[in-house]
Amino acid sequence: MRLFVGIEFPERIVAALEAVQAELRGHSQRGRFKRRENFHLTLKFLGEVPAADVALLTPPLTAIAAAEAPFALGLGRLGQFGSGSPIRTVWAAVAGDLERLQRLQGKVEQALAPFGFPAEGRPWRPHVTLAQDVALAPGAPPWSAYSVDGTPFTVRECALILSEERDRRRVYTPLARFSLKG
Ligand code: 2AM
Repeated sequence: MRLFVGIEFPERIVAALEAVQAELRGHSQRGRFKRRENFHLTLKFLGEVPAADVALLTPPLTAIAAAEAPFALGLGRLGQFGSGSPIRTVWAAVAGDLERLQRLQGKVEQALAPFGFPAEGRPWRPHVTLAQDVALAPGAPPWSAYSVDGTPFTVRECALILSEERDRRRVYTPLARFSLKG
């Protein structure tokens, strides 16, 4: 099973992401635009995990979440990964209590390393993917010109999420949610 640990968004944030994604689409010739139900913030991508191992992952994730208090995050400016054309990934950054977010991510990374998911060598760059393989239209504005609703929301849980290809569509299904209770 292809799995990752991530943060899901309340409807208001999904709507804000959808709005800025629509702006991006208006300035693009083509691209693969993520469906609204697939917007999320990845804390740790696990890749292929044997189904039998899933039960091993939930206790450490439950414990980490239980020790962290809810915190505020909002959406930040747009940005990109890749400097070529088409652009590999266009994303929205996250803003708010990034220290707490980084700490949660670091703990998830540390706790899962013994299960065969080594920590990434490079720094984690929190982002919400809006679209991939984006060819911008001539005259498209700089990222700073896009309007992103940065009203914060409270992160109260993270989730272990299954990623599947169904009917040639990527479908994400939360398998377990872990409450921040600290
Ligand atoms: P992305 O948003 O930048 O595409 C599920 O695939 C999630 O895990 C996505 O949010 C994806 O990031 C992230 N991820 C991180 N590393 C990945 C990898 N090597 N392959 C696929 N997804 C990865």
